[in-house]
Parts: sequence; structure tokens; C-alpha cells
Amino acid sequence: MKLYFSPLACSLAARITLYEVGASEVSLVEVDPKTKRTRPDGVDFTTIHPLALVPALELDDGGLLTENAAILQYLAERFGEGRLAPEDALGRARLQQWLGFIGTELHKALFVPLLDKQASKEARAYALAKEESRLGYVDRALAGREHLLDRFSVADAYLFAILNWTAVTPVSLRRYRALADYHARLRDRPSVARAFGEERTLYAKELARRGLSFIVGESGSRS
Ligand SMILES: N[C@@H](CCC(=O)N[C@@H](CS)C(=O)NCC(=O)O)C(=O)O
Repeated sequence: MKLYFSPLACSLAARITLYEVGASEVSLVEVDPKTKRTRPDGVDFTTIHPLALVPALELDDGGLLTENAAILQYLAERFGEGRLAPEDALGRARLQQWLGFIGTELHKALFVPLLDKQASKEARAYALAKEESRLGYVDRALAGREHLLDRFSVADAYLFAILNWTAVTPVSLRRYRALADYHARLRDRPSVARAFGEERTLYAKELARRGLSFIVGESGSRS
């Protein structure tokens, strides 16, 4: 199995999940987000996923699984023995509730317009207008809790990956105490620290290839 990823993109959640469950049989293949070619082999990623979006999981039978929510649940199910995704009906629905919320309300609605250099001023302002309601909602949900569900799940891996993008957007977690503490706590989790550390290094190399420099600090970024 191969997981296609780009450094510090939303695919970081799948890498965290792999480290969390110890699935060493899945190999990781880097995709350069600008050229859409794999590294170091230079395969045109659009021949693998026509939309060239990461994450994408190439299965052993050659099939391709796409969409973060589906990939994360599949990895949890296949390798996690119920540890990273609840198996009861309500628990699974709650997990899907958070995966859906993170994917639509945070990833696409809030952060994409702020990260996309092609987004107009109006599109960025429209997205930013949603910040307080969307992040305030998660902040309140996390008050007094360690994780989104009763224990660490793939939804936490996804939320961690998205929250890293505050480093390169006008969104600051300082206004959201519970969320800021949650993000800092997760950064110390061994699977997260390993995945984040590795992708920060790869991201710095990616920028260097483009002649850009970036101080990759405590928070990550994806531009
Ligand atoms: N709906 C997809 C979205 C994935 C996505 O937006 N991936 C970004 C990285 S975070 C990407 O590959 N962007 C490249 C592009 O838009 O060309 C999912 O949930 O997996």
C-alpha cells in the first residue's frame, strides 16, 4: 500500500495515523504540490489521482482510495484494532460528525481561501468572517476534554494537521484557549511529534527547492 502525501498538507493526519497504529507496510510517497510529480521518481501524480489531491491511498489490488475522511477511517479499521475509530454506531457517527466538520467547515471553508494565493480579497474576507463561529464551536467542544471523542481518534489527527495552518494565516489560536492547549498537547504525542517533525523537515526542503526560505518553527504551515 502507498500513501501519497505532501509535507504539512492535510495528509499529515494519515501519517500520524500510520505511526499511531504502527502500520509499517504502508509506504509514503511524496508529491510536490507545485509540479504534481512524485519524489524522487518524478511520476505525474495526475496519472494516479486525476484531481492530484493528497492524501490518496493506493491499495494492494491497485485501487485508489481518496478523501481524508475515508482514508483515515480505513487505516484505523484495517490496522488500528478499534483504537482510533469507535466501532459502536453512535461513536462512529460522532467520529464522522467531526471528520465532516473538520473537512468542510475548517479545511475547505475557512483555511483554503486563506492559504490559496489565487483567492481574491473578498474570498479571504468571506472565509475569515466564519473564523470565530467555527473555531469558537470547536473550542467550546474541547473545554475540559482531552480529545474530540473520549480518546485519541483519527479526527484528532486531522484537526491537528489543519490547526498547524494557523502559522501562515491570519487565524490565531490565542483567542481559543482550549483549542490552543489541545494543539500544544497533541504536538507532544509521540506519533504526532514524529510525523510533524519529519514533515517539517520535508517542507523546509520543498521550499528550498523553490528558492524560498522558511523558519519551520513550532507550528507547521502549508502554502
Ligand atoms: N476533499 C479532499 C481534499 C484534499 C485536499 O484539499 N488536499 C490538498 C492538500 S491539504 C491538496 O492536495 N491540494 C492540492 C491542490 O488543490 O491542487 C480530502 O478531504 O481528502
